[in-house]
Amino acid sequence: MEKPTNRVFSGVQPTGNLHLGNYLGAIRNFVGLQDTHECLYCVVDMHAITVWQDPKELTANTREVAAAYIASGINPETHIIFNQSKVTAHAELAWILNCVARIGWLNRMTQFKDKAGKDREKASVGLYAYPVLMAADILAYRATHVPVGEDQKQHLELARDTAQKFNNDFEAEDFFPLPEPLIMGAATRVMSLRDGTKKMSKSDPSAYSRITLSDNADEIAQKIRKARTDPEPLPEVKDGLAERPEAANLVNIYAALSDTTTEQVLKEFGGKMFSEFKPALADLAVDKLSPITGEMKHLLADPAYIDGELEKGAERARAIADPVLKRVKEIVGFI
Ligand code: AQP
Repeated sequence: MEKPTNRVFSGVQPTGNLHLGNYLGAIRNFVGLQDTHECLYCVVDMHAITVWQDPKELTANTREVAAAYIASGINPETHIIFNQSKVTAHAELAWILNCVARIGWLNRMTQFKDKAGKDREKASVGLYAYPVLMAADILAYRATHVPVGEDQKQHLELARDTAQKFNNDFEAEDFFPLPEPLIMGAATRVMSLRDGTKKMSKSDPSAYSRITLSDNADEIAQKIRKARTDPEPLPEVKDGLAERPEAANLVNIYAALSDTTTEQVLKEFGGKMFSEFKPALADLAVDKLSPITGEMKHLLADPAYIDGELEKGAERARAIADPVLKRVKEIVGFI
C-alpha cells in the first residue's frame, strides 16, 4: 500500500463566527502548503455536533467554512476540500481507535475541561471522545503533517500516541505514520480583543472579542478601535510586551497580517500610542481581509456550487480513506 510522505490533513469546525484566529492560525497556513504538499482540508461537521448545533445553521456554517477555504486560495481542483460526514471511514476508524486510545489520555485533555465547564456530567460523550475522532480524521489518510493553531497541539499528541499504540498492539510496524504538527506564523494563538489572556474563539459571548470573516470594513475598524489596551505607548523591543497581553496580541496580529515579525512591527511603532497604532492595524486588517470576505459572499450566493465542490472532494477523499480502512479491518481481524 502506497505510503505518503508529504500528505497534509486539517479541518475547521462549522460552528459559525469563523474568525481571524481561525484564519491566521489555520486557514492561511493551509493555503501556503499547497505548493509543497498533497492537501486534504475538511469541514469537520461531525466534530461540530459534539455541542448542540441548530441543523439549518450547521448547513449554512458548513458552506461558510468551504467558502472561506476557497476564497482564501485553496484550490479544490488540485487539492481536496470536503465535509467529514460524507466520508464514513472517519466514523468507522474512530470506533476502532476508541478501543486503542486510553481513558487516562482523554482525561488529560484541557480542551474538554474548558468546554465541558463545571457541569461535566452533562457534556456529550462525543465532546469527550472528540480527540479520538480527530486522530481518525488524520490517520484515515495516513497524513504526515497537520497544520493547526497552538490550542490543538495536545490533541495532535494524542493522535500520535494512538497511531503508535495501534502499530505496536497489532505488530503493524509503521502502518500509521506519526503525524507532525505544523504550527506556523506569527499568530499561532490569536487572543480575544476584550481579554488578552483568553484565545479568540467562536463561542465567546462578546462579538467584540473577535473579528469574523463576515465583518465588513466598518465593523473590523470599530472592533479594533474598541479593542482593550493599556494607556502606555508601544515598547521599542519585544520584552516590553511581556506583561501586556492586549498590546502583545495586537502587535502579533499586525505582524501576521503584514507577513513580518513582532520585532519589525515594534521598530516601526515603538514609542507610538494606540491612537496611532490602531488605525494602522484597522487599515491593514481591512486591506488583507476584504478580498477574502468579498469572495466568500460571492461564493455563498451560489450554494449549489459549494455543495458540488464538497461532493467531488468527498469522492476523492473516499478513494484514499476506504482502502486504508479496509487494511485496518484486516489488521484488526475483522472478516
Ligand atoms: N485564537 C486562535 N488563534 C490561532 N488559531 C486558532 N484556531 C482556533 N482558534 C484560534 C485554529 O483554528 C483551527 C480550527 O479551529 P476549530 O474551529 O476546529 O476549533 P476551535 O479551536 O475550537 O475553534 P474556536 O474558534 O476556538 O471555537 P470554540 O469557541 O468553539 O472553541 C484549528 O487549527 C485551531 O487551532
